[in-house]
Amino acid sequence: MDNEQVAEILEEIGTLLELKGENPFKTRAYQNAARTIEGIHEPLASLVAEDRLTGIKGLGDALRQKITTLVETGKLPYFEELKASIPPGLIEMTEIPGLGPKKVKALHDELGIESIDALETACEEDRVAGLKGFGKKTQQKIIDGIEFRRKFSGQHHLHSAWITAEPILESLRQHPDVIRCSVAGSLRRWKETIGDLDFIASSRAPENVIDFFTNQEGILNIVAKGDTKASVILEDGLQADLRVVMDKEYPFTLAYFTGSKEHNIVMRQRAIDRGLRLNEYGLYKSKTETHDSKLRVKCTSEEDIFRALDLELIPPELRENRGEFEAAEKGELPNLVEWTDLRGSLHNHSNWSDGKESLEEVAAAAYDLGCSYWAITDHSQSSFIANGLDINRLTRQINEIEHINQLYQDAERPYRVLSGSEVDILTGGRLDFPDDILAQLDVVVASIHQVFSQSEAEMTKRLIGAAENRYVHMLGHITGRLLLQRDAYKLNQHAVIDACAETGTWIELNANPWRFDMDWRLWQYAKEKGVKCVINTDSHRFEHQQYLRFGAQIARKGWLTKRDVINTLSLKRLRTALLWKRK
Ligand code: DGT
Ligand code: CA
Ligand code: CA
Ligand code: ZN
Repeated sequence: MDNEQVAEILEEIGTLLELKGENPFKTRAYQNAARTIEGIHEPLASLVAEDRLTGIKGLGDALRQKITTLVETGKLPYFEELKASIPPGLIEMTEIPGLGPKKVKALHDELGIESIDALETACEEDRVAGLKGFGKKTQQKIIDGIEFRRKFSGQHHLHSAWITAEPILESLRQHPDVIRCSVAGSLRRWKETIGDLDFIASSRAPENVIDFFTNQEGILNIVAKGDTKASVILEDGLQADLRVVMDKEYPFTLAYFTGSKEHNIVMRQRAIDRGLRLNEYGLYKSKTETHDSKLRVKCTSEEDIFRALDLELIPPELRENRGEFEAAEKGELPNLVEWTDLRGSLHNHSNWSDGKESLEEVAAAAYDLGCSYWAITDHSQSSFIANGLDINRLTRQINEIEHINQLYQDAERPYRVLSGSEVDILTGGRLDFPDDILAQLDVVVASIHQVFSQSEAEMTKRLIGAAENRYVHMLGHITGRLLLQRDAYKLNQHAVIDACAETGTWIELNANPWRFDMDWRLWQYAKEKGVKCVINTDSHRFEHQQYLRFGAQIARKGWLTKRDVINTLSLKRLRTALLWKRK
């Protein structure tokens, strides 16, 4: 356990003791100890190992013992017991702006409130204002605080985070005092959801850059502002952090704040193993923690840092400690797919089902985007909420698509609209259209859209049943999850992947940012099994066509190369590939 984590736990113990109404001296001792530890630059682990905790002022015997236990075992029974003795709702309540442990204790003692929901009700019923030490104003502040927490806590979808981040990055780039800048954190790693935005810049005049950042438009409030770092809350609820460093430090700071934490831990250990020290300011020729610039190993880019630790440059998407070190050591990192490798999307909708635009409009937009093909896969008859097509309408649509293709016969480059269906997988794994209808379509995507509540075994069987149909090219959004909104249905994804491997069925990477389904963590397994990926926009309107870029990024995060992705094929080769399973 590192210093920061130990400090955090001591701080929390202080809060818990206050919630219990323990004597203030005891409470304060923990909070002070947390401060002290934050100020120590040496790792606690070495202080403990060399029995040097005694030399630190303000740490009594009891505290020293607890710190030792934490550092050595990563756990502290005293803390676990303390935590278990207090309703979790009370701890949560202390996170509401303006509510400290003392006030939370009073609310609990006087009104029996044990959760944020109960607190909100009590405020709305005007029962809080009457308490000693509260009043109308405090009551209103609590209501606002709860509202704020609800609106501004938690995670954000990847694409909305990028939409917010890009103009900020651009304006930093143009600032005369900025030498280099980048996003970092989960955004640079293209995680499917984002906690907060991180920006890193290098400059000779950091305070100017910080001033510029905290004065930009669209800021709701400034959480923290120092000479070299700042945190702000933006109007859409996202928090954005900026760090400004000297240009010599920039690659190290960028690498550190790109994370992930799990990746960083391995990097730091690799440095130690080579008699070096790595932190957010540099890589140092030192056996102890230091910031001494005279000891810094010269690295002008992240690539230099990786090389100093005997590694190939690891792309940010792969920095999750999921095998990237082994691969980078051997020089076997995959050559990741680029979004410009994609030639079209094989799962898209039109206004024949629940899409917005007509066939002609969809076809033209995809052509203008530079695609070589674009499949129309509207919903099938059982999806009546989505205006699914019955066999008659589907037959008419196939004809209409043929007409549209004639318009593109003399186009400047080969281009084809492919007929298709996103056919519902019914319970038991049956499909919503008979085989002779599916056989007439260029592209068949099979997806589940209703009856999500079956057991894991039933859901798995349904998807495997669909994969076993020789006319089904791919399974669509296999888990049905909606990020930050709805969990995946119960499913054995490995079993489904295995079935796809056996039957030659492809799996979709649905590029809609609410889905990103199948999850990036499973693509390495699918790839090992030889299952191909199809990156689909699942577009229902023009704007969704840009999801291709996000889909490609998530595929990169799943270690996929151009060869692993079907829709990097040329039109001619794709049409051959679409016949593989049918033969
Ligand atoms: P997020 O914001 O929750 O989506 O995820 P991240 O990865 O952007 O996390 P964030 O913003 O808290 O911190 C950015 C990076 O800074 C993180 O990926 C790794 C690094 N970092 C932050 N705290 C620690 C730490 O305590 N130890 C280590 N080794 N790295 C840290
Ligand atoms: Ca972040
Ligand atoms: Ca952050
Ligand atoms: Zn669908």
